[in-house]
Amino acid sequence: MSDRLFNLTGKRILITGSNGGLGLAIAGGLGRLGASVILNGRDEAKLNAAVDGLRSTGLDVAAARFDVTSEAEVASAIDGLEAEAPIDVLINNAGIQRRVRLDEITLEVWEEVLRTNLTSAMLMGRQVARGMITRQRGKIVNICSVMSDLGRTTTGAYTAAKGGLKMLTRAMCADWGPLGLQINAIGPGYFATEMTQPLIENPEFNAWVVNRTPARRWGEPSDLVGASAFFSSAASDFVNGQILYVDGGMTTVL
Ligand code: GCO
Repeated sequence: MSDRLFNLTGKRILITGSNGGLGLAIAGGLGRLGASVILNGRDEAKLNAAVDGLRSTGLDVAAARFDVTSEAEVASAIDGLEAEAPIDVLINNAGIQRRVRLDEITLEVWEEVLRTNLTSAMLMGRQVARGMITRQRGKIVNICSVMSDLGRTTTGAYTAAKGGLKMLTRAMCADWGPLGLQINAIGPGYFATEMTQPLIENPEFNAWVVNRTPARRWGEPSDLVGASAFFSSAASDFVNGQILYVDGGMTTVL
C-alpha cells in the first residue's frame, strides 16, 4: 500500500513555465521520482536546453513549446499531447512578476500579469480537464504564492492574480471534484530564482526575508518537490481545493 501512495512511475506530468526557475526544479524532482515530465515554455532555445539538461541525467522528458496565454495555442498543444497519451497531472506554474505601485501601473502591465499568472491557469485547466473528465481521473496543481494571502507594496497585480489563483483552485474543485479530479495549490514563500534575484541582491530586502521567515532562509527550488509529489500522487486522492504553503513558516507568524 505505502509504495503505491507516492509512486509517480509512468505518470505523465505537464508543468507550464518549466524551462527554468521553480518549474524546472519541480519537473526535475518529479522526473527523479519516476514521472514522465513534459516541459513547457515559449523560448525554443531555453526549452531545448532545459530538456537536454534533464535528459542528460537519464530522465524521461519531453518538450511542449507553446504560449499558455493563447487560447488557440493551448487547445492545439493539449490536443496534440493527449493524442500521444493521457496527461495525468497538470502543474500550472507559469507566472511573471512586475513590480510597480498600483497608482503607477499601466493597464497593459496589469493585464499582462493577470493573463500570465491567472488566465493561463484557467485556459490550461479547462483544456486538460476535458480529457481528465472523460477518464474520470486527473490532478491539477496551481502554483500560487504567499501573496495569495499577503500583500506587499509594488506587487499589486501579482498579488491579485495569485489571490485569484487560490480561489480558482477552489472553483475547479467545485466543478471537477465530483468528476474524479483533484485540484490543489502550492504557495511558495520567498525562493531564490531569476525572478527574485534583484531582491536577493538587495541587502535590506534579503535581511527582511531571512528575519521574516521562521526557517531563517530563502527557499531553494528543490524545497517544492515534496509538496508537488504529494499533490501529483495517490497520496492526495482525498485532498481537494487546498493550498499548502511551502514558505518556511512565513504566513504563520507576525
Ligand atoms: C516580491 C516577490 C514575491 C515572490 C513570491 C513570494 O516581489 O515580493 O517577487 O512575489 O516572488 O511570489 O511567494
